[in-house]
Amino acid sequence: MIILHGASASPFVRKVLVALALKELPFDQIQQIPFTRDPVYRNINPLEKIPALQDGELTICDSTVICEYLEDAYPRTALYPDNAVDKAKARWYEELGGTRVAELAAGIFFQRFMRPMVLKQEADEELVKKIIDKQLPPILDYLEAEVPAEGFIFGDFMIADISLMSPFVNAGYAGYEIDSARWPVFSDFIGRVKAHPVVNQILVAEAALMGRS
Ligand SMILES: N[C@@H](CCC(=O)N[C@@H](CS)C(=O)NCC(=O)O)C(=O)O
Repeated sequence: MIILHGASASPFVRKVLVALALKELPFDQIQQIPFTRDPVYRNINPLEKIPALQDGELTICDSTVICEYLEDAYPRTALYPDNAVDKAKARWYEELGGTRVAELAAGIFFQRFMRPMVLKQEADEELVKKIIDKQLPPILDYLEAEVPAEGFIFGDFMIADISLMSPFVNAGYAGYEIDSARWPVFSDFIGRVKAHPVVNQILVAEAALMGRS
């Protein structure tokens, strides 16, 4: 049985949850919370980050490594396109979603959600303003020109789609929504990814865990 370690509200865990669901793979999930310095989890992932995945004797970490493994081990329902050019693009979108986009979304989430709700501190609104007004716009300008006006990036719904959308769920918990007047194509794309039946089911379950249902 596959075991997924990681709290569902992580953008990286969410990506793996979508991959497992697309491939219809049964699994158990341990809602491992990050930043807890859990010595047991440190044996699973020495970087102490989530997600990690166990499949029989195999233990691996990092959402991209995990999704690539799932693709190789369980080819049914492709997560990546099969031609070299599209596969390279898919990996780039996954990288962008998991690095700069995730970092900026996490900045908003940390300030406006984690600080007030968990740490009982005030958000640094100056920092949030800098992310929203200065740091996100060039990325959103780029993505506005990259994603399709209809459907998904490679036709079928794939890991690139969920990778670019997932961080915005966390920013959404903190009240951030993409300005649909300024970035109509990307904003609609995010809406379509959220509405995909597999993603929607995962978001509904996650909202219940977050006390948002
Ligand atoms: N590149 C990693 C990033 C994973 C990551 O940063 N996870 C965050 C939670 S959303 C984490 O565990 N942070 C804890 C830490 O940095 O110590 C992936 O794709 O899985």
